[in-house]
Amino acid sequence: MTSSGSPQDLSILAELERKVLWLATWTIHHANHVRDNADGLKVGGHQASCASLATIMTALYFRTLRPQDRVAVKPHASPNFHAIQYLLGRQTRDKLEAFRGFKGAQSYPSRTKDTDDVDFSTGSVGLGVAQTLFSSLTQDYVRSHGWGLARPEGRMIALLGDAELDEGNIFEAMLEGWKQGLRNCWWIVDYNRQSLDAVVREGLWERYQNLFRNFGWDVVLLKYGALQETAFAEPGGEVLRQWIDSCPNQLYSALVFQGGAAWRKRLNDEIGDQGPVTALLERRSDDELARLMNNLGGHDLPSIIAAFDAVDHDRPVCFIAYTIKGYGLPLAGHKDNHAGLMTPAQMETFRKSMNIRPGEEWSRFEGLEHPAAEIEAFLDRVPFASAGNRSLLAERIAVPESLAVTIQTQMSTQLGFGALLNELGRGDTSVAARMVTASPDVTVSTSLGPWVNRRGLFAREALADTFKSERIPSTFNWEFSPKGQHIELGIAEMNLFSVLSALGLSHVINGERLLPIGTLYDPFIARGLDALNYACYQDARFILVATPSGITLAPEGGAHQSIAEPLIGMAQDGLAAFEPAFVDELAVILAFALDYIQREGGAEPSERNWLRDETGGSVYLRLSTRPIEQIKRNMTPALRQSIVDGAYWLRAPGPNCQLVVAYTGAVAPEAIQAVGLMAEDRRDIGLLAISSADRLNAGWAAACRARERGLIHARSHIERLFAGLPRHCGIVTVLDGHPATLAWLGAVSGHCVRPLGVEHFGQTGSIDELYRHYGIDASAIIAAAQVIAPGRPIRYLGAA
Ligand SMILES: Cc1ncc(C[n+]2csc(CCOP(=O)(O)OP(=O)(O)O)c2C)c(N)n1
Ligand SMILES: [Mg+2]
Repeated sequence: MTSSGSPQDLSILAELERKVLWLATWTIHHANHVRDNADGLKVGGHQASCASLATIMTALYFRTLRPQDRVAVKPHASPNFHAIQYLLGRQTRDKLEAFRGFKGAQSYPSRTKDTDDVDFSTGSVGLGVAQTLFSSLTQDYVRSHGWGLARPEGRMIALLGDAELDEGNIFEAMLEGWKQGLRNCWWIVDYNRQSLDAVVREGLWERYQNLFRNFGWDVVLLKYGALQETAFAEPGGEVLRQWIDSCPNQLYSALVFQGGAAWRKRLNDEIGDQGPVTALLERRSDDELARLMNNLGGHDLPSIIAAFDAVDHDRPVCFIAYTIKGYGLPLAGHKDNHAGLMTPAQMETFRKSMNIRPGEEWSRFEGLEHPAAEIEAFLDRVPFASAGNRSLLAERIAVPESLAVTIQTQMSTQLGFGALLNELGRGDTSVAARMVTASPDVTVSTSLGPWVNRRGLFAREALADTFKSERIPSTFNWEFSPKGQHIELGIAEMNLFSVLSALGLSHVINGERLLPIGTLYDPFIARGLDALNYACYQDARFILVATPSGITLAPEGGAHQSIAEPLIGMAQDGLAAFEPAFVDELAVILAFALDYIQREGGAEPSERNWLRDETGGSVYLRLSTRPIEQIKRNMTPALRQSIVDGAYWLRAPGPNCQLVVAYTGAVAPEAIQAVGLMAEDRRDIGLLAISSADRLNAGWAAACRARERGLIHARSHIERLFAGLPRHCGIVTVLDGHPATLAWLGAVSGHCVRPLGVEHFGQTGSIDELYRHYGIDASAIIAAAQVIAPGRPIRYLGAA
């Protein structure tokens, strides 16, 4: 690039700013008024929000960013992003013309759906912002472990709306960032003082400034543009500055909307002094006065560039940039402008003012004063676009088919998880080297302790465990170092999901693969659910281990009992959910998971289970603290496959089967006991162990679709398992979770199902007491069987 901020470059940037604004507003206009819009639905506006950020994004993308920098763009500024990529030759006209349409450019930038180099998806406000913070932490993690050092360090940048700062997850992230020594992170606040419905409170910038400074950030205020600074230096200018500083947000917005004459009247009424101030105002036409009052820092290219250029350190920086929502458009400043759309007549006037000929609306260089060749040459020099494809690739780490673990006679899946990680931690495998664990203050209580003892905690700067150096006995060695492999988080579960989202994208962002495993208590998934959904939406890859779960944690208390999570596991796209009962199953599932999270192949479903396993995804393991008697058996390849596919017969049904008991997870002993007690009174009972209701259900749905498309021989795993069942046999399902999780089994081959599970919660007690109370004990299973599979009275009914 030629000299920084040379007048020549600045004037090209100014033209590009207008071009970005034009293309973004035109894209939205086209989707609403030009393209066939048969549904009659308004194709979301956001012209005003785009205008607000057009100057900053122009400065950022065409000048400041380097290829290694990564950006989360305010969701409703998506059209700006697509316009910039279009100008850089990285977005197609077809996609822009189909904005918000089927397979068109996305309404909110999407890593997976857009094709124009989106770093981080956004949409649910606040989450993209936190993503940048944790991505910076991830970059530090990767580099501290000696990986990716050949690549330059990048900045993680969020462009956020001012109202976006209402989202609590941002502050949770900031606190964590402070604890972790955050670096290389910029947040640029589009301080237009408007949200969706309203004009924001007065003086918020000051609150933000104090907050950010408290958390160790530098704060840069971009308040006045160059025109304003010049005016302030004139006689009477100081009075004007004071007036601007004390003008309420609502009034400023209203005057912006009304324009030059309204400004003049108001300013004359309030500060007109028949002296220097009046002269200052009179030296300017109405248009010039409006331009002066609209010339806030966030719309002044030289100020923005200077502010970005001035950062010569890696401390986190918050830029608070004063802007005008709808800047340069007739929507400017109006409090209702969030979803406002310019009318065709307004667009026509705007087109003319941009010197764009009809029919040339999409032409990249139409209406610009600089010759196209000059702009093309400038665009060719843009540093951000100089390195080609910015989406990186990382090799897959080979995962052994089976993981070592010593299984005790009685063991819980949670303990099994701890033992498996302990074994992995002991070894010297590349899998273990790439694993990184994280937990929101429940590291020890989710059984990660032994792993952490072996692998240490991560911090950029080493910190000894004082208890150890003071020789105070403790089970845990809590030493922090740059080579540590566990990220200890504060309690905020949102941050767990955000860090998993960042660690789980390291292969594409840093070109270095990590195998992230996060642990938390199962009910608190709900606390971070939107962040989990967001992580899955942008295809981050991780393993989530949730334990303890359900009412099985018994004495721990009602507020910790989870009911809905198995359904979340089924319904969450991009997340394969498992709930094993036995530790050998868990070992199989964990080995599968470590491989599955690395897959990114084609989407062809396998004829074995009709699941699209080659596309991979993230994994959720719902575990329990209940010690149960383990089964001594050989793990055969067939059993291994069935566990991964979602179910196997623990006791195969006979040819005249009257009853199937299908269970998931920690209630295995109750199901086994009930089947034992009923064996004399019902013929050929089958006992189905379900390791993944989610995968079983997904495979069934996919096989149904395949048959509907004509692949009449398609059979899913559950259909094969049920193939020999007589039609009249009844199925009792049971799990420590919502009964709907397994109720669908009846629809597979038309069997009658009585689904048992937990619908209410909140009691403490022993496991026996609670299972009885909520009706998931052996007696409840037998009572359900008696009704659903009628026959002679089951003699042990009531005795279990
Ligand atoms: C979690 C979440 N809640 C609500 C919304 C709907 N929404 C989109 S933008 C917005 C207000 C945005 O205001 P601000 O952040 O100030 O943006 P700008 O003024 O730049 O448009 C809201 C409520 C959302 N996208 N995400
Ligand atoms: Mg706003």
